[in-house]
Amino acid sequence: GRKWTEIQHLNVELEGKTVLIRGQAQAIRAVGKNMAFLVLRHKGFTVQCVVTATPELVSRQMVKFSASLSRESVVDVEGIISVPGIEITGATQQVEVQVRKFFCINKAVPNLPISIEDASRSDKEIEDAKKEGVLLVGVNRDTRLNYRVLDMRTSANQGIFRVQCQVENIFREFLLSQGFVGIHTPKLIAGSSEGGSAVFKLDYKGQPACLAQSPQLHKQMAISGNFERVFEIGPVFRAEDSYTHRHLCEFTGLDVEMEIKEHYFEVMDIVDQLFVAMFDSLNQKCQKELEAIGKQYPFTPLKYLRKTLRLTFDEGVQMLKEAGIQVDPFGDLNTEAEKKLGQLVLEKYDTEFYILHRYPQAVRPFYTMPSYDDSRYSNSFDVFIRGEEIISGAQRIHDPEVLTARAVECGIDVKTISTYIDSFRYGSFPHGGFGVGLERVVMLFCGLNNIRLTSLFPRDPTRLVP
Ligand code: ATP
Ligand code: AMO
Repeated sequence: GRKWTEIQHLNVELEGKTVLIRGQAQAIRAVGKNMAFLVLRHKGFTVQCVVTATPELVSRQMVKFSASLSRESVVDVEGIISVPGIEITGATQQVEVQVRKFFCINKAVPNLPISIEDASRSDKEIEDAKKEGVLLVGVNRDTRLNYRVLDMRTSANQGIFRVQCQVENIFREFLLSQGFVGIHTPKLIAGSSEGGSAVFKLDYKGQPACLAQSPQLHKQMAISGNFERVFEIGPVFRAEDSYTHRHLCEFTGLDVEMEIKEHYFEVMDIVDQLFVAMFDSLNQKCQKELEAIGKQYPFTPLKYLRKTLRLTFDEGVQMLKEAGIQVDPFGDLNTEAEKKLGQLVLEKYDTEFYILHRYPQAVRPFYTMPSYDDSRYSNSFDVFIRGEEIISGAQRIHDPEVLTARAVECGIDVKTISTYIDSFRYGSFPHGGFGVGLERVVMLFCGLNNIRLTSLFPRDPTRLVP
């Protein structure tokens, strides 16, 4: 085969050499009839290519053809590397390619619904452009999601989904290093696993069935099956009714379940170590990606402590009270109160990542272990980034009779979960675990304001395509 050079490897050391490159035409500009500039992009790197009509070498026709190319078309260019005397602002590489041969490999449609350049602009740039009456193409969120393939090409999106991959990677690596076993549980199940109404119902060959709202019941059953410590990375389905900035109808759950010896704090210890390792790793290994995200969506680096702050729910309620906000000490915190508490915690403890534990039992799912000293509370916790929930977790009830009673109290059809309840009749270890929303972690670590930004193909109450 021919010798190809990657755009990212084009540098001054190649001056005078002939190279063959492939990329997508990001910008095209004709200067008179004898010259055209093309910026080619590949893997996020860009280089300026100059097509100059030159007797015997480059025809005027070729200049015309290259200047008339549609944006995002895929082209191969053979040319000579030159070093201009001035800084090149519109490309990442500081050399130019003097084009000798030019082939269009695949033509994009002429009027793209999204301009990658415009879709890369920050909110401020978009606002400024609007004030000046500049027409931008494809900056509206729905347009971007409708043409997600084009939208994905922006540097920020390239960054976001690489960060997401790293979050998943660290989750797996860290847990494997701590003796956890990766499992996969069914997504077609007989009933709701969390209680509540947010389930997608379907017909399973004549039997009523649901898409799993969480791997909750089966990850606990894996503990009953002696796996001791398990994790799962998989899809979670919630038939959410309302359209919010942080709820999807399908998201990726990072789930953990483990035996505990004495205290649900053993589960919180894993959360603590896992997330400090994760944030450290993101800051070290994803610098370029975070920079690209921050350029379009400016954010401050997440503040977190070496040892994660732990507050009880009551302490949280107290802090809110002192700030003049009354909340029900045995109810759940609403989104606003959570956000406010996040601010108060930041001011007082200088961290944007913390654990709130010992929630009121009444607001937790049926399988949650009540506190031994006061059954109005529970051995449970939520974890927050920048005042928004990313994790729920708890110790679980491992006594089948107590579990049945709780399920009945919570209005759950016990028939649909009888195999789960039975799994605790054969000798069961005390255990606990937690569930993390992957898209929320990425959204909040990067200070983004909408979960649709961190889902490759988001599913929300109104969107089922692409
Ligand atoms: P989870 O579903 O894991 O519990 P969550 O962030 O939805 O995560 P909840 O405890 O259900 O947490 O809800 C916290 C608050 O978020 C609620 O009090 C409510 O204000 C709001 N909320 C929850 N679900 C929805 C929803 N589907 N639509 C709008 N608001 C919601
Ligand atoms: P919970 O219902 O709190 O707990 O879910 C766990 C985490 O999943 C994320 N999450 C969501 N992300 C996007 N869109 C949604 N609609 C959505 N709903 C939840 C949040 C949340 O913290 N079985 C328990 C976990 C456990 O106790 O192990 C559970 O499902 O980040």
